[in-house]
Amino acid sequence: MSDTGVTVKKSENFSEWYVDVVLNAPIKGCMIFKAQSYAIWEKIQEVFNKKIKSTGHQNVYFPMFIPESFLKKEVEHFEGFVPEVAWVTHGGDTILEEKLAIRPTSETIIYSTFAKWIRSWRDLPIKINQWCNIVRWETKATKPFLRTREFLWQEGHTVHKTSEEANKEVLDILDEYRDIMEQYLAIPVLLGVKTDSEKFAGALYTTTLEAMMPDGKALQMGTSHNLGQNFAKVFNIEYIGEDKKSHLVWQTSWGISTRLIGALVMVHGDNKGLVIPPKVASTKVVIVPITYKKGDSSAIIQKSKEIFKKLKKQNITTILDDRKEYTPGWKFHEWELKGVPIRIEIGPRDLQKNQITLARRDTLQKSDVKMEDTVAAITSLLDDIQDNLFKKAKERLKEKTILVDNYSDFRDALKEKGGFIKAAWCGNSDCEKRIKVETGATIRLKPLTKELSSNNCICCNENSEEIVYFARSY
Ligand code: 87F
Repeated sequence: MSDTGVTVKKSENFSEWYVDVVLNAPIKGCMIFKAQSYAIWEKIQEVFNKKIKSTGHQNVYFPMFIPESFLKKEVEHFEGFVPEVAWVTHGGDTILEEKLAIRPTSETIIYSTFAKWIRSWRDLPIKINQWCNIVRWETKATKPFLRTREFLWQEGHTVHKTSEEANKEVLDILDEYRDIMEQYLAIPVLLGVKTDSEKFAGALYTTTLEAMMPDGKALQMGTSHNLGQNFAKVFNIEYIGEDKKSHLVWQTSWGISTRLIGALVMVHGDNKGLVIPPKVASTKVVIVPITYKKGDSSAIIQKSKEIFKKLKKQNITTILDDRKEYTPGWKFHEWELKGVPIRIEIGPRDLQKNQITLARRDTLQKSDVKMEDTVAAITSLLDDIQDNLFKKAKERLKEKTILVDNYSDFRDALKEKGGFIKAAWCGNSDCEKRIKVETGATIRLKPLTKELSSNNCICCNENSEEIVYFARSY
């Protein structure tokens, strides 16, 4: 993330503010994850691995090169994606007999392998996951974390005997994703099902988690697909059942990516830089000794070290910033930019009163705490910051969600502040398309539990069964 500071106000130029905060552009469409952002990814991995392993999933690794013939098996599903595939055509100077795709997703290579692994009902279910990099040759504008030509993700792939089991898997994973996004990243999400035109072409149906960004655009945070038997048919994935007969399997796939880090920056960041929710912050506390005047500095440093040790003992990751070459003010600025949740200041006045000063990153408020209460105060403040970030984000989501009952209000709402616009829709893809062409908004999701409405479709005025969520999106 940026070393130079934030020069633009978040509320004045959101897009430039974002680039300022994450600034990072070695080659077009790719990015470096420096220690701090990579640590957030590691935290997401840690949390998600724990969840899926406890429900019987196992991590695996498949090759990143996929023979062209594998992708071609699947023409229907991949047609629309072909322009985004990057190819390896040469080994040294020699032209390859068959060119190799750099994985844009791993369905084809994994599912041709499943066909060999699976023989009988005893081999099922299979529940695997891989953490890897993905390459998609974006032609649209790229943006750090949100749309890059190479990114990191996890992709889960499961195989089941029954449709019910696959259904359950899709929703269980959706729920685990929600937990990570809301309880760890402190980003509220809406859960729902994609319309037929927005779903993954290879899927029976696609479920999604969508968040709202401060500029009024929605961001897809993750997806979980029920693939039905679509891939089983193409890749001949069959098992002999207890009935001795051959059956096609039922499958799911699901993914979240380093895009989540971009969402975190956008949702919580402010004019001073990043604000990292405590539960995903690699450094939770920074101690800055205030030692302007010579003389009282050694006692302050000693006290700072004492506190550092205390926090370390409690497994609260802390940095003691006792660098002599920078002023306290400079350090404050730097740690604020990096988003460390709590700063402890210890100056002569604090020492004298046997206290420390705590500065919380989310509200920038300061408070005095008695020296002996340090650990308890920090522990509860970390919880409080986590809760407060989520609460504020929920309030902003609410502010940016409105219900309209006609097309003119729909357009006005989009123009004024964007956000999620709830409206009745007849279910016809012609209306969906027309709205997209005329306003740039797509249906982000149909709520998991139908929200009934007595209104008619905002586009064609025909009967409508349900309310759906529209938005412009990243
Ligand atoms: C780009 C190029 C080639 C998305 C692509 O969502 C293929 C694809 O299949 C492609 N972009 N997709 C859909 C990915 C589906 C699915 N895969 C597993 C996920 C989650 C993880």
